[in-house]
Amino acid sequence: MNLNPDLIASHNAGGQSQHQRKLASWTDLVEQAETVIQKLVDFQIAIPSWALGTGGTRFGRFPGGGEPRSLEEKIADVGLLHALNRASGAISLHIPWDIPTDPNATKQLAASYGLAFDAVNSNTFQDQPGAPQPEQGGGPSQLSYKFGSLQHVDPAVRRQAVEHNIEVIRHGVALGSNALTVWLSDGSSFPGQLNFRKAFERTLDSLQEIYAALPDDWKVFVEYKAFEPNFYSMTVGDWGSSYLYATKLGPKAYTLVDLGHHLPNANIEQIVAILLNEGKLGGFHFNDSKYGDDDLTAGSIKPYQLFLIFNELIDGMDARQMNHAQDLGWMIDASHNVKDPLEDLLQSVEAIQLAYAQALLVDRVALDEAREANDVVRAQEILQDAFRTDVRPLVAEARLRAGGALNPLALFRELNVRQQLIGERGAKTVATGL
Ligand code: LRH
Ligand code: MN
Repeated sequence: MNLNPDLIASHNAGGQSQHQRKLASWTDLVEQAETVIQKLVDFQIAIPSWALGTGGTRFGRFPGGGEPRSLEEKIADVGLLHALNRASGAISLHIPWDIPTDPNATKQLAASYGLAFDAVNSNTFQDQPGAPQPEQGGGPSQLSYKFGSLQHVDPAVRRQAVEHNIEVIRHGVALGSNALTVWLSDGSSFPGQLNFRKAFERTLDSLQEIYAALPDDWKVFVEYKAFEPNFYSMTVGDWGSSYLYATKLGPKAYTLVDLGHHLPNANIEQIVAILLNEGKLGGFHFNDSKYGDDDLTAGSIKPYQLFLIFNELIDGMDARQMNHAQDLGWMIDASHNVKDPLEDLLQSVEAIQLAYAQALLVDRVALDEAREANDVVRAQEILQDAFRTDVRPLVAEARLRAGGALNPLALFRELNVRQQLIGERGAKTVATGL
């Protein structure tokens, strides 16, 4: 939906005085505030094309209405988010859920909303609709991924999966993307089912064929995941195996950290610090979770963990003189059940910006002194002081300077966007994806 800038301007005019009052609390820290605000303006978070509908859970789905029916409508929805918060300037496509049949038109449409294309995602965890199944005497055209894809015992299935990934790269090149994300549901459900060593070697061989097809300026992100219901093992099951694949593949291969893909109580901020220190951290799928891969709103369950992750990111990226906005893949990966997908994504972007802004406030010189002095209390106080600082006025100011809304969620509701989308698209539309 094209948002008339006047609507944002009148919303901001209404909130200006309250905003200035809140911002006033930062007047004696102007220099630091300006640094944080500028970094926030530059910091763009990619929105997943597969999280614009109400995917529900495996037990039930409760559609909210007005869901995008096409890639074009998905781009319009991400364009709306970006118009509201000026921090969602990219869309990450999942293929074949969102095949850009006319890439030039798709690229122009996205550009008209100020959107770029972030990493493209392959999908060898589902058999493609209409693909004849081998059991049903299906033709050679489509082989099933029932027993995996890049790890499969049948070289023909591995071949098909490699071809799919190369096709996804082709779509990405046409859209101006420069990264491929590979997440595999490959693994096993029962002890004895899989030869772990062969599965690893076959997956590596297949990834090497995909790696060889990458354009020079591209990256491949190997996304790991510890478990899914019904799984006994996953072939890319943790950061260690992802790091192994990325290291064996070469300099264009990196690990991708999806916050929901860890065993309970994993210390994700430590994993991030180590992968960054090795120069093998490629990017993130931000979300939050209480138990499994819940794909909930970022920062909604463990906001301190999100802050600690950004604290390690800033420490590690600055140590490598990396550009915060450009040098890692910042993407959300979520699915929705009881919330409006667009409201949920607005909340996730805000939570990520807040964690980043708070982590930028950490006095790293004092923290290092405290650590070198084993002053545990002082070190903890320095971190918690930053985490307990209300940076919302800085995030709002960054939005304001970038032409966005002071309060995107409030404006989304004031404008009754969901009702407008239901009016345009209907109450029963179903978006492809999760
Ligand atoms: C797997 C995952 C992966 C995507 C999928 C939609 O759980 O996180 O990133 O391919 O979700
Ligand atoms: Mn993910």
